[in-house]
Amino acid sequence: MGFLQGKRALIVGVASPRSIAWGIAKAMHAQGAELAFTYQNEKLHSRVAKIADECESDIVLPCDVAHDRQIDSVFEQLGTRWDGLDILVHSVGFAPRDQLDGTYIDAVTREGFQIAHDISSYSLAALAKSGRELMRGRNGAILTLSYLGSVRAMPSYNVMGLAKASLEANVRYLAQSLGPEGIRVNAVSAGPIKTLAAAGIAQFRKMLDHVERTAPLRRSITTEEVGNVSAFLCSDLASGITGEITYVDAGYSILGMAELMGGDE
Ligand code: NAD
Ligand code: 0WE
Repeated sequence: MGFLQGKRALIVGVASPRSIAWGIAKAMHAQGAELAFTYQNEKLHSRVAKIADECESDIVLPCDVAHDRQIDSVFEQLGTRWDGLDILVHSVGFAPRDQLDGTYIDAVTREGFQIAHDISSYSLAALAKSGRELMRGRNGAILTLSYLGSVRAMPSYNVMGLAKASLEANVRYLAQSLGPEGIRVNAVSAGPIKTLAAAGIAQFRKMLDHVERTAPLRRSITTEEVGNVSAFLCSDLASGITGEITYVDAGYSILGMAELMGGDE
């Protein structure tokens, strides 16, 4: 029997079979969880429906996290199918394309800053607020995805780094707010993976190569690996963990002076 048997999970952030959210969904399904999915827009509807089908789920609801009405409607509709929700996965990040090129100071604009923080950080609180009633009193767990750019200045990640810093603080404040209701809130900080969100990022291949040469495990990570840790963090096996950022990055973030340690030459 899987360690998520009897749990019900809502997965927000599947866009393709490469999505980190898809790796999480598969891992949770393998551990016995029952799943529901959201899709950002009509263009993604059929793709997400197909992926949901592979996890024996027929709950596929629209949700652009920029709109409170759509968020509320997700939980209203979910409430007609399920009497409660155990797990909420937030695997959403976005900044306007022009924010992710060149240096931070050249790229950042008031509008780019606002959109990045709204979609990539506020949306976690918005989903938590709206999902709170369905999750109350059942050892619930909320999980989001971060990146090392939250705590290090990385090339081109720019305002997304600020938004991820905000997201990680959001995890701590939500953990504090929701802990008394039995809801835990955590993040996985994943190493770089070639998903849609990485497509078209200049130098992304170079970043992956750098990780593969220097990380302690001398490789990058997979969505399956992120999925397994996420499933654990959302299970009762992790009942003592909340407000935490767990790195799934082949060890990359522990390094200092990486280029002097061999590998990266
Ligand atoms: P992805 O493109 O597959 O997923 C991003 C998701 O965000 C998509 O499903 C997209 O529909 C959704 N999204 C964007 N704007 C939205 C909106 N307004 N409303 C609803 N959904 C919206 O890419 P991914 O790499 O799987 O990204 C998932 C998460 O993982 C993001 O938070 C990303 O920052 C994080 N992450 C990615 C990497 C990486 O290297 N790929 C590393 C660490 C963390
Ligand atoms: O968080 C991310 C992806 C963030 C992202 C990507 C895009 C591309 C398309 C946010 N918004 C957009 N907007 C778009 O229009 N990652 C951790 C993956 C990623 O993105 C980078 C990276 C890494 C790693 C961007 C620049 C530098 C490194």
